[in-house]
Amino acid sequence: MEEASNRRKFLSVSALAGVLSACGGGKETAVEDEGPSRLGRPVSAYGERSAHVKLARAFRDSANPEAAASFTPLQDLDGIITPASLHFERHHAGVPQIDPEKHELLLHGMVDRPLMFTLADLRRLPSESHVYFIECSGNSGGEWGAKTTPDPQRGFGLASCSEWTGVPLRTLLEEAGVKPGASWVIAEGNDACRMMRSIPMAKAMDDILVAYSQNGEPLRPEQGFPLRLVVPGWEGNINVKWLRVLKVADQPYMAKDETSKYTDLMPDGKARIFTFVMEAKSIITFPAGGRKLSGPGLYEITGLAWSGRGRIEKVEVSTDGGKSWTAARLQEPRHRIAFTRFRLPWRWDGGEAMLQSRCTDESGYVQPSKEELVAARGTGSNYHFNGIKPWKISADGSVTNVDA
Ligand SMILES: Nc1nc2c(c(=O)[nH]1)N[C@H]1C(S)=C(S)[C@@H](COP(=O)(O)O)O[C@H]1N2
Ligand SMILES: [Mo]
Repeated sequence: MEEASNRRKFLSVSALAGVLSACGGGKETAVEDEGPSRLGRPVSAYGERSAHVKLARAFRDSANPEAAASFTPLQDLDGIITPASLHFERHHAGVPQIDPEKHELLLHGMVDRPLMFTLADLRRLPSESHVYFIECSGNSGGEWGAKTTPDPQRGFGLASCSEWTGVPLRTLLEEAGVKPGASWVIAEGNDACRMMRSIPMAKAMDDILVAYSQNGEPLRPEQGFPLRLVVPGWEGNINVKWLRVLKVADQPYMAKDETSKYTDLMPDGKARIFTFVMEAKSIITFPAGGRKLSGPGLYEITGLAWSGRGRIEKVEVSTDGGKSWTAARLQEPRHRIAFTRFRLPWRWDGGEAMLQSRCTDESGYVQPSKEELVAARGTGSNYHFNGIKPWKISADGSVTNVDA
């Protein structure tokens, strides 16, 4: 005992003096909020977050948890990158467990040379890394109707942003040699629903990645390990995960998820289909639904803006229900087709306020109001809601989800 406590004393003194080298603290490794008075934990093979940090994806209990979604806690994240462990999930048939050594990607159909790629075959090809958001087109679908989603996470958390690394799809198509007359590429996943989507050849030859990596490490199983398509700016569904087949064709496949689903019923009874692009959208993530301001004074209004058509050029914020607007500061660098963080200092006077943001992208497109959106599309849509999002601040500081 005596010796142990002397030893502890010695260790704490030398730690304070800053002379502790890697001399081995023996058993003195478990620490609980004791600061520098004891040795901390040793090195580890794979990092864990602090036990005090509880950020989590949200999801509802479901009778079919394999065909469900989980939501990114947008209100609790900083900057623009979503940690892979908090990237939203949308699975139609659960997460398949795939051995990367056995996984192969077949490229066939209207090509001169059908090709089969192992992971190693793909990784030796010229690759690119880009920061892109992925957003389910069903994200914020609740906003079409009555407000039922209380906070940014559950209302808008089917959107996340990562740095993706992979081989341009164009490179694979060029290696295989696309035959004249080919105009579509059909992508198929290796999950139980065999998710299939048709992609126009112009997009396939443009910026699509066959991605194997997310934020610097191999994809998570939930995001499509070992391979997924990243189709920049297009609705989440077309970013086929667990990618196993690419078939070059001269027409779309008219798969379930591009006909009966992911289509929008218009007021005239016709449906919009192949609604690929995710139009510009922004939301304030603080102060937002679910928060309570502690009292009048200085706050920072902050949030995220993104557009499937390119860079975000401007985000304006209103604190008076849209009567006046002020340009927010945009975090640099601004990547195209990525989350863009905006910030604006704000002094709350303690009265009622209505906060909302409106973004403009590099194509000149301005995020519409909900009224403008409904005037154009009616209320029969489930997908592609990108209207301006108001949050109401009450005099007691509570923040709630409301219509303007
Ligand atoms: N193979 C396959 N790919 C898929 C899906 C799926 O269920 N199976 N879900 C799609 C949908 S609807 C969306 S919104 C995105 C979600 O990607 P994430 O789970 O990585 O966020 O993946 C798409 N790709
Ligand atoms: Mo989706």
